[in-house]
Amino acid sequence: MEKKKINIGLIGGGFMGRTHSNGYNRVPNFFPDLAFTPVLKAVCFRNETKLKAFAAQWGYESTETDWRKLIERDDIDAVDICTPNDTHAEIAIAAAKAGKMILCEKPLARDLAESKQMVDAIAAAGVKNTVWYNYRRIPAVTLAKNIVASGKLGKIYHYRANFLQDWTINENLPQGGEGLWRMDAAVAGSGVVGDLLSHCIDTAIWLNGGIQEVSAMTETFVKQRMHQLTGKVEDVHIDDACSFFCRFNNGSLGLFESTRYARGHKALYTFEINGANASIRWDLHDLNRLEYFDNGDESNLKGWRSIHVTDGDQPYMGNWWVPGLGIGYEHSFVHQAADFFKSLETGEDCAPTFKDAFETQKVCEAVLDSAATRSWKSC
Ligand code: SOE
Repeated sequence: MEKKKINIGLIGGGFMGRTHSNGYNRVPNFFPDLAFTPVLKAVCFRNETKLKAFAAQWGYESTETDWRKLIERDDIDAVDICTPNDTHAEIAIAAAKAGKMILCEKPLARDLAESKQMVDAIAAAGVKNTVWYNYRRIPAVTLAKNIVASGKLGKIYHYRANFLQDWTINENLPQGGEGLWRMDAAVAGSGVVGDLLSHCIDTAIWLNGGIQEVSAMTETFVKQRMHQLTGKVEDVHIDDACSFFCRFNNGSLGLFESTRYARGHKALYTFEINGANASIRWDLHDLNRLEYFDNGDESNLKGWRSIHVTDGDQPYMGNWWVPGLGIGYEHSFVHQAADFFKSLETGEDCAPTFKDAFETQKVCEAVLDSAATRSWKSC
């Protein structure tokens, strides 16, 4: 059967531009049954020398240096936004008005107000959309979702998540500009809250339902840094670390921590859920495994099992190698791209949509507000 082609226009050629491009490239190889297939039609960013090299490396047919031109092109069906956070809203709103499908890197935007405009623009245009909260599509995390949905955990009491890094423990690290825009609040919107906790919140809402209220604290350990673009020492406005408590709609309690100052941890995303009957936990540094404790097990055999999520009947794994052989971080993007094309076939949403990501953004905003006002905030 001849596949229907979806012409992709990718904007931004950084780390996320590479993960998404790899995702599109792998889909036809590993998800051959899909009716739709991506065509890497154009890639867009300003540095022309790097642009040509990026296009050649990842297989894009053409290039643009102005995103507006890319959006105007009739041969682009879907716009993929991989730029820094301060441009997500403007690009997404223009792309929606042009009737393009939109795939947007997380977080949806810098703040709730921008996110709202994006959600409204998408709703008015009625275009297909998704936000790349990729960790949902690590097979062990999807299996966690299936276990929770099956009710095996029983009533849920606790949800705990961490996202720990250490790459900013250096007073001489500048803020802003290429490679360091995550350090500049004007571009990123926030620090670890938007960058890292947004992942934890997205997964938490997906697994355990909505969050009612939060109590948070944040800290900026290094108060001033040289700005790469101005060359001047300027105040730092991002949160370097954040911890918060919360109450979920289902009555369970949540505890979240994220920092870029946890020496020894590079990208330690972990979560644990404790239910009346069973518990599960997951760790990004050992991403093919899901730990599971079932209180219903025979008493002398009771203990945490470590499930190696690589069998063909476990989520997504039937599309990869043979049982026992693991996959990695990059596969979560392949899965999201595949699910997006599948959603074109089924007519269903490819979650998280802009609307879903807006719920995550609401919690992020409440967390920042709670920390600033030293009070509980509802979401
Ligand atoms: C930051 O270092 C970062 O790259 C985030 O921006 C990603 O979303 C996260 O998945 C890994 O860490």
